[in-house]
Parts: sequence; structure tokens; C-alpha cells
Amino acid sequence: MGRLVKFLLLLAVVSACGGASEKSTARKEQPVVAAQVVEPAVVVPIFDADSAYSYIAAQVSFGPRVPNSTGHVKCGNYLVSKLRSYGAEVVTQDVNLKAYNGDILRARNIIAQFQPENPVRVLLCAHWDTRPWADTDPNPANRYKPLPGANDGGSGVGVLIEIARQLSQVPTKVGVDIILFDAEDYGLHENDSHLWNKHRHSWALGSQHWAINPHKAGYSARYGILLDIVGAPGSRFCHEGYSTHFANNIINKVWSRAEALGYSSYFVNEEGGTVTDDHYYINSVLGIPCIDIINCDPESPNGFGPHHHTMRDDMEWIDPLTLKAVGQTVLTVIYNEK
Ligand code: AHN
Ligand code: ZN
Repeated sequence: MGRLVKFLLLLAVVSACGGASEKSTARKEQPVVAAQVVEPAVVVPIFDADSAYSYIAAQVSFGPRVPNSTGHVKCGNYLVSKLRSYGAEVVTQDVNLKAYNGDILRARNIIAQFQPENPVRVLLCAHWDTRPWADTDPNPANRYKPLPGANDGGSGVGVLIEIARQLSQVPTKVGVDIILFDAEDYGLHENDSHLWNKHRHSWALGSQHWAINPHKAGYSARYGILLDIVGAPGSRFCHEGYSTHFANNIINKVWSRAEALGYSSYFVNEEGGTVTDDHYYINSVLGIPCIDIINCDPESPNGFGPHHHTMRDDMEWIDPLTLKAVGQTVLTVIYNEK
């Protein structure tokens, strides 16, 4: 019950109990009481997990999206046309990037801008390339083969394409940029892990390029949210180390929305590992506070789930319930932004 309503009830009770002398003040003109301020309701669209699932399946159907492969080129074109179909102003950065092993990658960052003229912006991002090597696969014969990349690559992008579809129907108050980074996953092979110090910047090549050369000079955003490995059944999103270091208020903003929506079993309040992912360069180079929503599974070989960087990272590892928890939470966050 509102405070004003309680006050009026109290007044009513007091005057009802009043004696004859008080009765003389009743039924007269009363002083104006300040009106109650009611916030206008915020409309948050309903995230459709089956649509997101279908966008992941579409990516996987192109085959591995390893830079320089035909699956990569075809999937990139699909993502650009999908984002344009939802009314975004899309630009791409087509650039050759050198991987740590000397490979020259024909990489493509895809930047979809909603309300490009709006000065207040929120950045949503994911990587769209897939890893050339299943170097965590239990079978050594697979460790130089490309993996399907349903969860690692496909899932974050699938959620963002569905968010783009919702943005095409209901505008946010802030401008939104959806950036799909390339060449995130061409980093140091497990067999070369002793070379970590030399090659600690071998991951996230596309986002490193964009952070140094943003699509607009002086680009900034209020904050960023990176989605990586967000599709597995029973996923647990911990507070990733760089996210708490650079953007703890954004962690709290997102995790409290998730809790209010009933998604606390996914968005757990536990400390996770520290991951050199795309958000690291957004934070450290551009100074935009950016969090990483990423599955954490300390029991698994590299901490991201048993399927991670194996040939098993296929559609079997995608659960619409997890996509819904992530997608609805992110939608609720951005539609509440004033
Ligand atoms: C490291 O493994 C150090 N960084 C990359 C995190 C990652 C890989 N995300 C997806 N694939
Ligand atoms: Zn990966």
C-alpha cells in the first residue's frame, strides 16, 4: 500500500473517531495533498528462446566458422543480412589479422547499430568465429580438427540475433550496438600452453583490432555485456574476474535483474575464474566497463564445461531454457536503461 494511501486511511480513521468539535471541519474544502508519483511502466519484450535456438542451428549448419574457411564467409554474410533485416545500420571491419602461429586470418567484425544517432549507448557483443582446433577433445586424433561451435561461438550470437529481432519491434530509450567479433578463438593451442607468456594476446584478435580502431572515432558506451558460451543446459554464470575488476556495478545490475526474473540458478553469486576474452580489451583499451557472461564449470578440464573445445560442442549442448534466462535478463536490463 502506498504511503499516501496509508496516510489518507489514517486520516479517515482519526476523523471517524473524532468528537463533535472535530466534526465541524469535515465536509469542507481540504488542502491539496501532493499527488503520488507513479513511474511509467517499462515494456520489456518477451525473448523467444526457440528463435534464438534456430539462429544457432543456422550458424552450425554452415559448418565450422574458422577464419579463411567457406563456412566462415557464408555465415558472416548470413549474420550481416539477418541484422540488416531487423533494421540495424550494419558496418563491417574486414581486416587481415595475424594469428600467433603466423596464419593470416581474413577476419570480419560485424557491427549492428540501433538508433545510431542516439548519443547514449549500450554495447552487446559475442564472438562469431569458431575454434580451428578441438584441442581439449578426449581423443588425441581430434585435437587439430575444427569443432562445430554450437555453444562456443553460436550461442552468444544466437541470443544477440534474437535481441536484434526484438529491437526491430520495440525501441529502447538508449542506442544499442551489437558487435559480433571475429577471430576470438584462434588462440594458443593446448600443446603450446607453455608459451602462454609469449602469446597471452593470441586470443580475441577481432576485439583487439576494434578496440584500437573503433568503427566511429571516439566511440564510447555506458557499458558493455559480452555473451560467451551461454547455451549449455544447467549453465552457471559466475562473477568472472575481469568483470568484477572493471565493471562490478554492471555485474550487480545484471545479476539482480536475473534474480528478480527467477534465474538465480543460472546467475550465481560466486566468484569465477579470470578469462582473457573480448571484454578484457574493451575494458583495458577503450575504458568501457564491460562484463563477460560466461559458463563456469570448475570441474571440467578448462573450466568452461566438458564439451568446451571438443568435437561434442554441437546442438546437443544447446538448451532453450538457458538461452531464455540469458536473453530475457539482457533484454530486461537494456529496456530499463533511461
Ligand atoms: C582463454 O581461454 C584464455 N581465453 C578464451 C576464452 C574463450 C575461448 N572463450 C571462448 N573460447
Ligand atoms: Zn573457444
